[in-house]
Amino acid sequence: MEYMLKADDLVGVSFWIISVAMVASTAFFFLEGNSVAKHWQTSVRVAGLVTLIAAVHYYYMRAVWIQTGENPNVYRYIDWLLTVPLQMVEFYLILAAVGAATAGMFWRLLIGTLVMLIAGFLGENGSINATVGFIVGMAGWIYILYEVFAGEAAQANASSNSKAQQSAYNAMKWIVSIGWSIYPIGYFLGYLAGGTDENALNAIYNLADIINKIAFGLVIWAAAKSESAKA
Ligand SMILES: *C/C=C(C)/C=C/C=C(C)/C=C/C1=C(C)CCCC1(C)C
Repeated sequence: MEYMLKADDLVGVSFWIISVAMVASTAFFFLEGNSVAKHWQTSVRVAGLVTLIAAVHYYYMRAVWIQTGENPNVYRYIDWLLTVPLQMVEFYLILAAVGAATAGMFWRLLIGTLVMLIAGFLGENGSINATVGFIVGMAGWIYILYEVFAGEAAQANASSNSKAQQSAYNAMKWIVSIGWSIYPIGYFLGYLAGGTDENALNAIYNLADIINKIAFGLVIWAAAKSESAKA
């Protein structure tokens, strides 16, 4: 059976492990969504939706990688186009849980996301120059970072009086900055560091997804749990 996972295909193994980890995380977040305080339930369940959408895409990406040896970047970007906006919804929700969210914050985060991902996709599939895609994508990301670190969302967070909400927000802020920085590194090594390296690209994107989807959800879950225990 030539379509089986081979022991020396480390990127294929990482696709496999992450597929299963996403399924397990989904079960965890959905079940835990029932045991936190009411105003945190949606946030924890949305974390489960993010890992559920990723799980479906990882099964397809894994199949493309193992059976064709090709870079599954169409599935990858469809996944990101669905899950990254949902994570921006999470920022909105954890601020809304303490009554500090505005619609403007959400729209700005969404616009930054779309600019970042559309530029990245066009750069990866060769529709535009890879360097141009990278630069425009970086600009979208920097716009998101501005909103989260210094914009209206940051101010709303600073004026909140919920410790659990602030700790979740701060942890999410570091995920969006440090955790997300792994993606442009993957793009850079995959396309800009001389030739195209699909092994490096996928290994790095896979690692980044574990941190930015599963750990991101766990941070929200931990805040929800700590505040629910007190109530
Ligand atoms: C669950 C998936 C997530 C959190 C994906 C995040 C993706 C990025 C932060 C991608 C960023 C990129 C740039 C900042 C530059 C251009 C290339 C990208 C799209 C890889």
